[in-house]
Amino acid sequence: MTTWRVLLLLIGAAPVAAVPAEPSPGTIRIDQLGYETTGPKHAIVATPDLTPLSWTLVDSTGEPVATGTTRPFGHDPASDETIQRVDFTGFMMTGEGYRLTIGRLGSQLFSIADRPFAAAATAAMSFFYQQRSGVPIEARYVQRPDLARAAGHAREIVTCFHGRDQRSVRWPGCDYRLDATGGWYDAGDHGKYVVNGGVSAWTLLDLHERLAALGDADAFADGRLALPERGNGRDDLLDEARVEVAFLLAMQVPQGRRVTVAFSTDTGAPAKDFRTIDAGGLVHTKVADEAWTGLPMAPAADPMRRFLYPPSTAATFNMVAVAAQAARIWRQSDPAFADRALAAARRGWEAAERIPGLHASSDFTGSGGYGDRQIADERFWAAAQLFVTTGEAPFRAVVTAAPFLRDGSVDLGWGSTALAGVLTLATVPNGLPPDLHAVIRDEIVARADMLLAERDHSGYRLPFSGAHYGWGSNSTLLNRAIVLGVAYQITRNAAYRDAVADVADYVFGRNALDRSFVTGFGARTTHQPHHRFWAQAADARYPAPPPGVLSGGPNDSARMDDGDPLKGRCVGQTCWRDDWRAFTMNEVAINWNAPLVWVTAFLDATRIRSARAPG
Ligand code: 9MR
Repeated sequence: MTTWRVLLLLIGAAPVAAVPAEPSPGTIRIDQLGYETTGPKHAIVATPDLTPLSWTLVDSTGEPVATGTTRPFGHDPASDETIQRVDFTGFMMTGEGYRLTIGRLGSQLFSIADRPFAAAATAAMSFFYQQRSGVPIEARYVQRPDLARAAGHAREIVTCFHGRDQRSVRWPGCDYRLDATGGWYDAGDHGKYVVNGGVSAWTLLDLHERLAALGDADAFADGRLALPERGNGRDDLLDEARVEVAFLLAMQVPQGRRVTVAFSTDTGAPAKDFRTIDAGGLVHTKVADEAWTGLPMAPAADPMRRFLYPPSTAATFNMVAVAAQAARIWRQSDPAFADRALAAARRGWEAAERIPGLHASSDFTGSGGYGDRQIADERFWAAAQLFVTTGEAPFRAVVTAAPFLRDGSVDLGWGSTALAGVLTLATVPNGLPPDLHAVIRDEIVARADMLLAERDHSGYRLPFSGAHYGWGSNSTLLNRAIVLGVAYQITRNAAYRDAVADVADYVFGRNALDRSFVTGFGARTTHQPHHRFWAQAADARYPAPPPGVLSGGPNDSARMDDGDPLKGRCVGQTCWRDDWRAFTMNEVAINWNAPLVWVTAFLDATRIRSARAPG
């Protein structure tokens, strides 16, 4: 990370655009995206004490339309605030320009609408199109003409990194090249990573696998998204996800190829124990620049050499899991693609089982590490996807022998993927015996109940009662919302859906900073994420971000960081700045926008439909 910092210091002479004017922060926090007409409506008020207060909801003409009294909560360690709560769920009149008031204090303006989340889900999907590598981003598919750009890394035909890493260890390279053109850029950088691409693609594909059960199979039917594939007769969510599935497949080492890899890649010591192995079937960890580029930087202007970085067991399991999932999803609509994906998954599985302890090195500069030494969860995830797709006994044996079906964990992320197996096993038809199937479903409901209990102890009604907010904290919350959403799918108990809405409310502004973390949605939104192309805040010649992009969110490691202006001045939920340099708090990433899509599309799919509406 030090290298990033150096680069960020070197830039800064370019013309800088003014940040748009916005209202000042207030102490009555609401979902700035708006509330559903028939959905839960909660606001949070930071107060000096716990005396109950009278609140009034006023409409756009200033008329009071509802009144009530706040409910004291107490001190909230995550924000270091004293909190009271407002519940105006009973108010169900659609409209714009509402404001919640307490005495002279007022919230930001908000709306009440039947489908507030629909537009956010569409915009959050557009993020993936605009992160595509290898193709031009065309003006007709994006929200503003200035978001169009030339194809980045249009012919990504790459060989293995050769040369010295940042600890001066020499890596020999390999004797082949792969065509790794395409896929999504990971984040604000131009790396394309298999670890992280995997969980991101799984999340979108998982949403697809649930939409029919949630009553909205056509949510992303052909033509719903603005994509070059529009009109091809296929689901647009699948068209977008396939971009990444294809990339994951392309990163697989061809049969019989030998590669020199390091088996000892401890983060604390130089890579050692180099051996030349038959690497056929393994998957390269990433393709990325050999050194960090500065910001701004259009992908097409990237001057760096790019390489494949060594294969790893974790990357291989990521590809296997998603390719196996893809094989069942495309089985009917594109059997040839399904066959290709399943064959790749099987080859990957065999290779990862043959070479179980090959870990990624974090010693290459120019890209993120995504190093993960605990890969039993990746193996379980891959086996679960293979089992659901094929029903074969060896995969079942791995799934049932692993501890993950019952381990109670509630977090899903790029380095902890067990839940991505559990959630699939619970709801996608498969050959587990009915009693075990029931155990898995009960287990998910039990995890969701734990999250509800956490919410009751969280000032901001979050399914997370801790005070420590880590890198990408918004995605941690959204991934917990996915567990709640699946519990709703299993039980149809509205309490779980309400808790999903609570997370959306937080992300769209009901938080201690009175800030929507999604660009373009909210009265006080995020304007300058850390991104090499959407870099207008750093250089006026570059575009501002499109709407629908999620900031990583509060990251309290800033408390300790000498270089950070927030050092010593923030707690958990307040450790965030809308600053393009703040890459630990305000970057964007595919594994963060994917659960934003999941949650907003879930809420839209499960909306209460009016009695008159067909279906
Ligand atoms: O999301 C990743 C986070 O969990 C890690 O703590 C952090 C530091 O290793 O890296 C994050 O991922 C970044 C990746 O390494 C490179 N592309 C940008 C990602 C988001 O910041």
